[in-house]
Formats: sequence, structure tokens, C-alpha cells
Amino acid sequence: METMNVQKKSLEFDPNLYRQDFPILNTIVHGKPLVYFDNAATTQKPRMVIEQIVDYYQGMNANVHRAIHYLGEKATVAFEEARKKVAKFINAPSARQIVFTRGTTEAINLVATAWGEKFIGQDDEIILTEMEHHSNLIPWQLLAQKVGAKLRFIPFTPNGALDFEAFEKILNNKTRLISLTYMSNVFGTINPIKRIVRMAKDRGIPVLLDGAQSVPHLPTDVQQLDCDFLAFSGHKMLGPTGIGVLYAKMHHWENMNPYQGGGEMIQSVWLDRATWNEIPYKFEAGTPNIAGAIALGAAIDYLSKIGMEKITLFEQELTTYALNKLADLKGIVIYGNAAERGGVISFNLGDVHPHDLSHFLDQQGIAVRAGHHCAQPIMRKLDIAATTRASFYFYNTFEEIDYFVEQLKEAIEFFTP
Ligand code: 7TS
Repeated sequence: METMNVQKKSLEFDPNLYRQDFPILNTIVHGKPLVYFDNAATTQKPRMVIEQIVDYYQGMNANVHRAIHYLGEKATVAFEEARKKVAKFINAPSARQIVFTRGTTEAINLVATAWGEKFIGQDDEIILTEMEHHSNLIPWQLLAQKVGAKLRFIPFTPNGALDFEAFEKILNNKTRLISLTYMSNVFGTINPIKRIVRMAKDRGIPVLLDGAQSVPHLPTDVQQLDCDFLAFSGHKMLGPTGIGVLYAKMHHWENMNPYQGGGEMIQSVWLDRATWNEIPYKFEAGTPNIAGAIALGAAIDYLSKIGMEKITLFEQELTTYALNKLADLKGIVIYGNAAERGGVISFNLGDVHPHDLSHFLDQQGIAVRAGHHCAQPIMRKLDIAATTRASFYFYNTFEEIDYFVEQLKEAIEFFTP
């Protein structure tokens, strides 16, 4: 059945207005125009972000917070401006609560080490979900092994949503932290964070949000969410790789041990001891990714100019359109069907291996991801080896989805004996 009820053109939003800002979107792949549907892995970068990196190295390269000279001053001001932009983007009360990291992975490792090793001990429990990316699982496994704590898991239901009945049962007076993804990078599920935070706060339990997939796609207000920690990556929101963010409530920053030792994070140093710099510098040992932070600031300017609400709405239209069209394909299984979801669609097509399918699609210019998506426990529970995943951003179009579905039909023909 063709789906006639889904509007093909968004009345509000024209992705073509933005596509011209992304030089890479003009790439020709195997003779076909690139269709980039691997945005959950990393997004493409607009010209102004790329130019910001060049401008930094051409016009202000110097180390930050130490040089008393023109370039040092310029770099420091730009770096600290970027911190303010991040704070404003997620409505953090203060820019001091923003620590730059290499990405979501390092941000979560920072919490597991600097906060976890101090506040989590023998027989304490950490609640995660069964749908976490490995980067919100392994740091807690390492911590649990080190301190003798126990990991508990909120299961997911067959439609890829969290099972709240089971959650109620594992919450108890040993729970010291709940750490979960805001949006699943496999199912696309947007988890009901406010409900989870409310349940946690009733019991005085801190909540860490893995915002790697949510911050790039949804408006984020850490004060409204009332989360204790929020981790996210610049490269999934138009910024460069190697830069990310950890936000935390001020009292957590004040109570945490240093994460790494080195330059910048100290105040006074003796041969046998040291005192720590003020927050946030206490948690930014060594020379930071200065160009990366400044370019992340440019990415935030770009997203803010469009408006995160508009981006969310448009991506929802795209996703609904894609889901409706995909549902017509013979032999398709889509993993994840939660009421609240973002633009990430994982699926399998009959017996075709996702690697074969993604290779076939690549020949047609379409970039999707095939594999376990760094979430092997999900694959184990679903009893599959892998999925193919298409993930969208605001520069994708309805026409690209039409082409993608056409090519999937070709693939079914091609792979059916
Ligand atoms: N958390 C989630 C939910 C993610 O999707 C990812 C990356 C990470 C954490 C880690 O982010 P990083 O920037 O520190 O690597 N997810 C994916 C993905 O789905 N495909 O490639 C990377």
C-alpha cells in the first residue's frame, strides 16, 4: 500500500536552503550523488565550521590560559566564548559547569573515574539500560570491577522502549546512579527522561544523560531536565571530531576528584603534592582541543540560527515519511517502534546481511551504517548479528528517502535468488 497521507514537502522547512553550506554533500559516489544517511555516526560540517578551524590556525593559534601575548589572548577569549556558547545552548546556569572533553566517551569516563571512584563503593548499584552504547556501559563495568559495585539494567520492550515496571523493581536504597541514553542510537527511541529524573530525585539518586544522539537533534535545557550530568559529542552536531562536553551540576564539580593530572589543572605544585586549579580548568588537564572547541561554537551558532525546535519537527516529518515508505517493503523488519522517536531507523531486509546491503547501497551513492552500532547487548537480546541503520539530519530530503526506498527495492530483487 502506498502511503498517500504523508506529506512529502515540509511546509515549514526547506533542507535545500542549508545543503549549499555543506560542500561534502556535492560528492559524487560511484557516479551517483551522495545520499548521506549515517548521521548518528557523525554529521557533515558546514563551511562556516570548516572555515573556523582554518581561521583559528591562520589567525590566532596560541596556547590558552598561559601566554601573555596578543595571540594567546585572542585564542583564550575565543576558547572561553565557545564555552559560553555551549552553556547557553543547553541552558546551563554557568559556563563554569562546561568541561571540554574529547567526546561523549571521555565525558562518561570522566564521571565514572572522578565521581564514581569517590562516591560508589562495595555493593552499591548503578542502573543503566539494556540499550546503551558501549561508551555508557564499559566505563561502568570498569568502575564496578574496581570498587565492587553492581550494575543493574532497565530492560527494553519489544518495541524498543524502556520497561518502567522492571525499572521500579530494580530501584532501591543501594542505587547510587542512573546513567542512560536520552536517545537510542539503534532504535531511535527518545527515552522519557523527565519521568526517570522525577523517580530518581524522589530517592535522591543522581542521573547522567548520554546526550550523544539527543543534543544534536532536540532542544536541550539541563535545568528543565534537572539531570546531574550530561555528556555529548561535537562531531554529531556539525562540529569537528575530538571535542565534546561534560556538563555537571556545580556541587558535583566541587566534590569530584581530578580526572587526569598535568598542566592547566593545577594551582601550586611541589615535588610531592599539588593543589588544583578552579573549576572547570581542574578537569581540563593539558593543552585542550582549542580549534575544536571554537569550531564547536561555530556549529552551535549554525544550529541556533536555524532553531532546534524546527530541526526536531522537520526530522520527525522525515522519519515518519521514511517509516511509512519502508513499511511497504517485502521482508523488512524495523527494530524500534516507540511512540517518541528520532531519525534513526535500524532494520533488516529478509536474509540479506547488513554488510552486503550497505555495500549494495554504497554502489548507489547511499551511506548507511551496518553492524552492531556499538551496542552488542541489544543485538544479543534481539538474537541478530547486525542491522542496517539509516540516520537523518536536517539537511536530508524527502527525495533522498524516495531514492533510498527505490534502491532497497532493487536490493530485494538483486539478493532474492
Ligand atoms: N553514546 C551514544 C548514544 C552514541 O550514539 C555514541 C556514538 C556515543 C555515545 C559515543 O560517542 P563518541 O563521540 O564519544 O564516540 N555513536 C555512534 C554510532 O551510533 N555510530 O558510530 C558512533
